[in-house]
Amino acid sequence: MSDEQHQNLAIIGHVDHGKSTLVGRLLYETGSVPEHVIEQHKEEAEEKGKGGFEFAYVMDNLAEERERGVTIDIAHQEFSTDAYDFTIVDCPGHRDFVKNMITGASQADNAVLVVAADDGVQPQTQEHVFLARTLGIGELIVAVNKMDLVDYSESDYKQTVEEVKDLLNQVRFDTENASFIPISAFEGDNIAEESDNTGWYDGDILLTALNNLPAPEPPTDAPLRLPIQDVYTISGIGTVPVGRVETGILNTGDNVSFQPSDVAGEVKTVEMHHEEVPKAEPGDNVGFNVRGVGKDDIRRGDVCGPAEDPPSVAETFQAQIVVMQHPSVITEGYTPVFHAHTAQVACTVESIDKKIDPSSGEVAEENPDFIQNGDAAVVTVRPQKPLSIEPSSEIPELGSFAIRDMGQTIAAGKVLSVNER
Ligand SMILES: Nc1nc2c(ncn2[C@@H]2O[C@H](COP(=O)(O)OP(=O)(O)OP(=O)(O)O)[C@@H](O)[C@H]2O)c(=O)[nH]1
Ligand SMILES: [Mg+2]
Repeated sequence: MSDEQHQNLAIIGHVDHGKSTLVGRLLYETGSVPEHVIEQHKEEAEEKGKGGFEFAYVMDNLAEERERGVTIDIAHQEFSTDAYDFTIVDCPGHRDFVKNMITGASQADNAVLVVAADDGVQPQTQEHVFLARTLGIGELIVAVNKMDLVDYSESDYKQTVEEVKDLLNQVRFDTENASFIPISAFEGDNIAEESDNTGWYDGDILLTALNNLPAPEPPTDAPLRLPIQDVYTISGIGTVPVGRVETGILNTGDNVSFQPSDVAGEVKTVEMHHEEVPKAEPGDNVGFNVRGVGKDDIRRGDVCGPAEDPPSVAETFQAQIVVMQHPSVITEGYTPVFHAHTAQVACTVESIDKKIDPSSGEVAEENPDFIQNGDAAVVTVRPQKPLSIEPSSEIPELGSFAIRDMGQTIAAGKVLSVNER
């Protein structure tokens, strides 16, 4: 990988509209997947009676995904343009797997919305656009796919573009932040080269549009936040917490604080890939040793930050959530498990403050008695054990969460404000 700027890109859209095929094509065109691998996938797809899925198989690695020809879990892949190293997050379109799409979208800076020209806007096109907006996606590139199936017709393209614009207006997504491109992921039109089949189109091809996306806010502006994944004892070194730097810089010699355990010390050594390094940056997975901090003083779910600007610990916090799948209704007093960074803490929904109209983003009801599937709401939440979490507007990396109960993801959300302990 080059030392270009990094960004996470979600690929969203209705089932079968060609998301995985598009990602496979992008990886192929940028040289990230060699031709012989596509050939192997082609043979396997044909054996399974899934001819045409050779590009999708680059992303769909699970046996069940290949048999059914659908994406189930989110998959990550890397490719580069001149400006960026992209991590692509390929989301499933099938409605049963929307919870996986939420996880994918909450990790993304920008997104490509894939809409098939022969099928137009469909339920999960709407749902994904709504979630992308709720979870704070910046720009949207709308890829009008399968242009080969409509004979590269300009009027079919324009009709799809109009449908998508209506949808974006409904959810108040600024259409200034959206661009539209006619493509065929399968045939390779307007992906890496201008297509001869769309002479009527004079906009950017997909790779150019990706290259021109705005840069994500540099995460180094925020103070150090390093959620702890595990704590080891290593002979000769002592206590070694490990985790991924989400924001800021970890330097040897820094005075750091672990919250909510509330212990502090000086960083003696930082190790990455079994080598000692002087500092670690966002995205780096590190192990480090802190003078005076014992193995039982800190734990998974703690967040490490500067001693002079320690991670926030919430007494309560206010959040915007979207309810995805709950068997009945959510009322005040509901106490599911919140998954935020590496922490899992039972939290009580203390009050349901507002219900938001998903189609306008405006307040639909103050203090509703309950919320249910499909609802977006502002809620006040009280963690049952100390939890370190940050407002999404200040440190987005530490400001989103999933809510799980009964073995499934019920809802996802972003922290609006934290009432500190
Ligand atoms: N003709 C044509 N077929 C396409 C194109 N892109 C994708 N397909 C076909 O559409 C089908 C579904 O493609 P996928 O890439 O698996 O779709 P997906 O959006 O990833 O589907 P899910 O992940 O299950 O939501 C496959 O048979 C592809 O070959 C295209 O540009 N033209
Ligand atoms: Mg897919």
